[in-house]
Amino acid sequence: MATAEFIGPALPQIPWEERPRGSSEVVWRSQRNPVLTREAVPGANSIFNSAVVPFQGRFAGVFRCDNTAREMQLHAGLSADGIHWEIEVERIRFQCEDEEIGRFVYGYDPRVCWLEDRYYITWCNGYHGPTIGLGYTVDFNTFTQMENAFLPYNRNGVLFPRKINGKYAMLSRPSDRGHTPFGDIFYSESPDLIHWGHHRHVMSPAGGWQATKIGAGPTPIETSEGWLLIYHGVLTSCNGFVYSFGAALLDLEKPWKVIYRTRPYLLHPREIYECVGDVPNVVFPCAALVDPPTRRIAIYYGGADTVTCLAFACGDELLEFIRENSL
Ligand code: BMA
Repeated sequence: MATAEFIGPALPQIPWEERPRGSSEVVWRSQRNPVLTREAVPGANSIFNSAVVPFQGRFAGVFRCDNTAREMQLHAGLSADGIHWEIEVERIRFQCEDEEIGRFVYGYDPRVCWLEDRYYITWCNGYHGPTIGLGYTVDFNTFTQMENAFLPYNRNGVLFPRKINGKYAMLSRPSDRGHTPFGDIFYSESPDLIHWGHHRHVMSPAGGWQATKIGAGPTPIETSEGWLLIYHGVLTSCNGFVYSFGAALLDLEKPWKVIYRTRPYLLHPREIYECVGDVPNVVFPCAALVDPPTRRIAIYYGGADTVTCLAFACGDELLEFIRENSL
């Protein structure tokens, strides 16, 4: 099959490591993992499940940083190379016109998406239970909070990086107030990023590593063959949840139509920093960088709800793997 085109600006400074000699993995870990630990922020308990984007020739991010009171907060950060980070000591304080919506309860699992003229942030926002918070920044210095996208309870809100059929588009995962023993991915549209509707079912759990629940991960990557969606899946073992990740290809114009979806996982908790931590056996992807000319992909993921890690893939191989190993 002809090579798919990856759509988007070149990112020659993408963090990158070649696949280790002797490895045949489609997604391989950074030798420098974990790339971020609690030492990055004074008073942090953990820094994980975080989102990184290209920013003014460098990188910026929104990081989930739980403090030693175990309050779940979002912090901004900057980096020249995507590996070494300066993380703000103070949490992000969103400006918000509506006091009720802007009242901070907790924030976690951010995603950041460049869309039209600014960086939008979606996160799991405390508002009578978890729901999808939505805000934006242009400079990673001041942040504005908008209306919550959905009613509680919902998590894993992930924006598409452009309008689809003239509408803004988001994936999300309706859930409950607790540790949600179920969960499908849905698609919603909006004319203005405030009012959401046209809800469509995308996919359900499907056995194996993705038997209990699934949730969208990084901002979908546009290719000529479809939207490349990396997503997490959860298996319930006799020792609790195990979080792995795989990938799907979604139709470009009707992203609720799944073209392919991996039967095997792409990455699964195996290294000590993924198996041991505040929540053992978790890999949780929230961001991916792409350099279309070289097809390099760098995936940021949380390890064991404690640290931030990096993994790499070659875009062509990843698409081929998804095609060849689809459910
Ligand atoms: C989910 C979220 C994630 C976390 C995962 C494993 O429900 O809270 O932040 O990584 O559980 O604890």
